[in-house]
Amino acid sequence: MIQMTLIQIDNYGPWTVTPNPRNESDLQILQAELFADVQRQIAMKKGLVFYTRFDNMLAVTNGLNEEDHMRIQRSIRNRYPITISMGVGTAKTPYEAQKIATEVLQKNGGAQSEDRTEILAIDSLVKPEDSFVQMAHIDINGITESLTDIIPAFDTNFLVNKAQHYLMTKLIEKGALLFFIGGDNFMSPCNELTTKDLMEIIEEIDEEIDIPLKAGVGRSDNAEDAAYMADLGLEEIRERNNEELVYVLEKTN
Ligand SMILES: Nc1nc2c(ncn2[C@@H]2O[C@H](COP(=O)(O)OP(=O)(O)OP(=O)(O)O)[C@@H](O)[C@H]2O)c(=O)[nH]1
Ligand SMILES: [Mg+2]
Repeated sequence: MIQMTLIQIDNYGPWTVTPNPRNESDLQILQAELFADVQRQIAMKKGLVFYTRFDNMLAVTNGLNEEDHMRIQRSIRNRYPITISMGVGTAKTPYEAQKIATEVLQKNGGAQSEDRTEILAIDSLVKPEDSFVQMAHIDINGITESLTDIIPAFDTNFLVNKAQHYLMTKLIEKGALLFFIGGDNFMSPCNELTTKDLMEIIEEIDEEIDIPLKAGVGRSDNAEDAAYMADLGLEEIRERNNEELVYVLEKTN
């Protein structure tokens, strides 16, 4: 079972324009700092946050309990001009877990409700013995030589985005999520996705849009170790000169 937390800034839309629109650069700084801050606190417990929309972030939070979530909310309230609400859900697939996390928060009021402040809505928490996270770290082959050092930066960025869109479209059908994590890298929480499914997705994308991908897959009882095993998987693929495009590693305690 995977546990996911939706982190949502309370009443952010209205706040950004009250009493007058705030400078965009200041909003960008607030959002980047909030992401780094929440990431640091969730990472202390081996969770992993994806910045998603910045005003809404999704995190894999296996190992974090109610108190852990509350402490983050309190710390943000004490130091920022905004507060955050959270919804927590668990399921067999990441898609289902974030759906439950969203629904349980939505029941407590809207994102732009003046009455909703610092809600912590927990549908369920994963028990230690049921905790399982599978992460795929997906990466474009040879982006530096084929794109970064050749074509304009914006065009490379556009192609990375295109790869992301294709990956998301195919992964969501299997209950898996996909987040851009920088450079030419994507991270997919993907409990229940088989190696065969992932291989097929990578092959299809190469055929459809000519972007060659590889993926390290990691498994553990928490997000941090699963992502780390996925990174090691990618290194294995590189060492074998991309002969296999998917490599799976399991963390045994
Ligand atoms: N977030 C994140 N970014 C990375 C990571 N590794 C590399 N990057 C970024 O992605 C860029 C591309 O790196 P690589 O994927 O190693 O380079 P490549 O040219 O595609 O080479 P191969 O992937 O080995 O075929 C780097 O310049 C970094 O900016 C990582 O583990 N995480
Ligand atoms: Mg690469």
